[in-house]
Amino acid sequence: MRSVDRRTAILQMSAVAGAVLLSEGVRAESAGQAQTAAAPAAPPSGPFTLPALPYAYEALEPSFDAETMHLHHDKHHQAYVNNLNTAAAAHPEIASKTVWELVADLNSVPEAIRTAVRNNGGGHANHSFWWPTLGKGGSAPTGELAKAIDAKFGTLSSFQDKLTDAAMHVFGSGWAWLVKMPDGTVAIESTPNQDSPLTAGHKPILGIDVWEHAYYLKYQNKRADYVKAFFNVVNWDYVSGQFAQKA
Ligand code: MN3
Repeated sequence: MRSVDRRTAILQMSAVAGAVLLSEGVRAESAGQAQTAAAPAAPPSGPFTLPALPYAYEALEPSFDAETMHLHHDKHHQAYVNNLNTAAAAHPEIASKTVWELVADLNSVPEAIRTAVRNNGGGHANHSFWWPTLGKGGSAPTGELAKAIDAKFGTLSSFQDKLTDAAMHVFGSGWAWLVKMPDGTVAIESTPNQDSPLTAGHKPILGIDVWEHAYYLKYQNKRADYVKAFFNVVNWDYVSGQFAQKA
């Protein structure tokens, strides 16, 4: 190597070393933050948290098996919570809102995390809504909800047929819903992916999760059998109470 080349090389090396030292210094100054950013991906534990199931994992047997409930709640729902918290770490201003407020007003969410909040905030909202609507079953809608269902569908059985039809026609992953419209009437609709009816201003009253993670373990490809079993585990007392609430 010619000496001039060697000197150039040494200069370049010390420039690189200087840059490394400089960046180490910058990292040391903003210690906590830089270390958090560099740490391997343990998701933040908040501000959003996984709600506990309001019953035992095996409570919905044999319609919904305990193993599916474990996977669905502990893994799938937890993943939506984790991903939402990762989005909130990037934009902490969303932490002051509830997940319901976030999905009801996606346009207020920073654009950089809007899709993440739509998908994962939606997943967190939909599942948090869903767990308490399930239970021992065997009951029927009461009060205002019973009247609203009869007014719209004629009979409970006719309503169940129409909700089943909506659930069977969701292409791919999504939900079928009974919603309360702003005028107080009920309607059936479906949403793709984890979109929430709240985004359209419709209050979810009852939902059927038709993602395969909700049924594949027990029912394989037989979505119709899963949907039929769903009606055995609707907690109509809770659902009727939700409908009667003003908001
Ligand atoms: Mn699900």
